[in-house]
Amino acid sequence: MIHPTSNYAFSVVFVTAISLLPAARIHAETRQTRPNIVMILSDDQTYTDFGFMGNERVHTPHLDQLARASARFTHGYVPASVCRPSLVTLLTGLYPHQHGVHFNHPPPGFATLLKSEEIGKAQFDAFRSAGAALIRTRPSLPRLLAESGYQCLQTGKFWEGHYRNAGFTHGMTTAQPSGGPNGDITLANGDVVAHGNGDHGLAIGRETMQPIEDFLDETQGQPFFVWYAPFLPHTPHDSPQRYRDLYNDRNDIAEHELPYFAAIAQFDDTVGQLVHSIEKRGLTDNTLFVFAVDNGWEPDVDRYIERRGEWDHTKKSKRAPFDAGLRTPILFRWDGHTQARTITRPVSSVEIVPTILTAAGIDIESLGLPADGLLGEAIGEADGDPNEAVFGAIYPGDASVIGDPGRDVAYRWVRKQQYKLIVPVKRNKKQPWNRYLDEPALYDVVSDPAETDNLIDRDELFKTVTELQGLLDHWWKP
Ligand SMILES: [Ca+2]
Repeated sequence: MIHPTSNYAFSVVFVTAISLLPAARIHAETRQTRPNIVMILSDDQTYTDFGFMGNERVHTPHLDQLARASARFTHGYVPASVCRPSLVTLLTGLYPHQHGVHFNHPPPGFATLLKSEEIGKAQFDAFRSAGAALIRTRPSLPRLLAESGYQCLQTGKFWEGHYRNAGFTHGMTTAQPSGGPNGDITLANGDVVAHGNGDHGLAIGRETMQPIEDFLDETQGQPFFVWYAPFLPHTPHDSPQRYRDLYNDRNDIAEHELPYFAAIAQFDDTVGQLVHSIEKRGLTDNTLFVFAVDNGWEPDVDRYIERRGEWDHTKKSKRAPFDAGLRTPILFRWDGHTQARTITRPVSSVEIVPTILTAAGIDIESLGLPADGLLGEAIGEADGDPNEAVFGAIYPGDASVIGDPGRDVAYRWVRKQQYKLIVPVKRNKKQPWNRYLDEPALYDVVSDPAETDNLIDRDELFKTVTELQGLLDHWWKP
């Protein structure tokens, strides 16, 4: 369930309040049954591209098996359709305008950081650290779990500097170049730096699962949290040939889909390995598996990038305010607790952190999060409100300033029932960033999931538009 957040502004007061929070309290009655948490995050995969979401062409047997055993929220949404703001929502339970990490790259922006001859490794790391420090002042899932006795492992995508910044007790990402195939970049002056998206952590899934095996062996007998956010099916779509071969018998997969579908199969394979790692240790019954995608991504037949030898995403998916970038299935599987069923009402990924904290017996009331979580619905003891609205905002990848998301926001959006309103933000008569829309638009995303038919001028929907605009402003009006 989501609360209005109009009085929950990003501010120094908020930062101070969070830093003064008492240590997380644990309900005595749930202490002995506290589940292990395994959070599985796909990176750049559109919500339609799973067997269990109706795509029979894509190879996702392990995710389908996980979904069959899960409470399945099939109309989940992330608040932003790009990696970092969405991932920090999954670490904090806050919207990007609240946690403050509304960008992938801090000022002065990625291109300047890379191309300026004056910026060497020390300055690059200092710029990145300014953004990565925010998570230290926010309520964070790993920190709260660690304070209540969990061992917490970070693997894969993580943009917030060293894993300890978010309160993980164990991790792979250190904010230093890894020497691996992904995650290092060379600056204009020749210095090699960590790109910022996970460095050493990006080896998980693509190269190895061993850090998770070692962690599970090391933490035997203690409750644990695993953040599994591999750099998959994200580009480069360079999966081993065996994953492409899985599609050899199909003649209905286009050339531009195959590399992406192969990367999905590779990701799915690692999910199977991860679930098996839990099963073979006899931990399945007391483990809560959570699944979501950080943002959508669909290949565009007309956008082949010669230099990289692969297809780029459609303009309506990643970064955009449309469902192809924003929707995700959200799964909760805790055997003996959650009910395997499909729930189709719209829900937000801001619900995931409070769901996990509640399952872990940690009091969320004092945290002031915008949502109460979905545990009651997932275990079948409560019904959600089908009229509840979900919200989000779209920002450029580069922040112009840290601490004022309202200055950069480019679009806000709200979905209630079948309707979704997207409102662009114009500044000084300039068109909104990336020009996904120049004017507000209303879509019926149930009958028109591709959002092609703008209904904003329909007389009979005037009241709907007015109501959605009011909900949006009540949520956050920058
Ligand atoms: Ca992503």
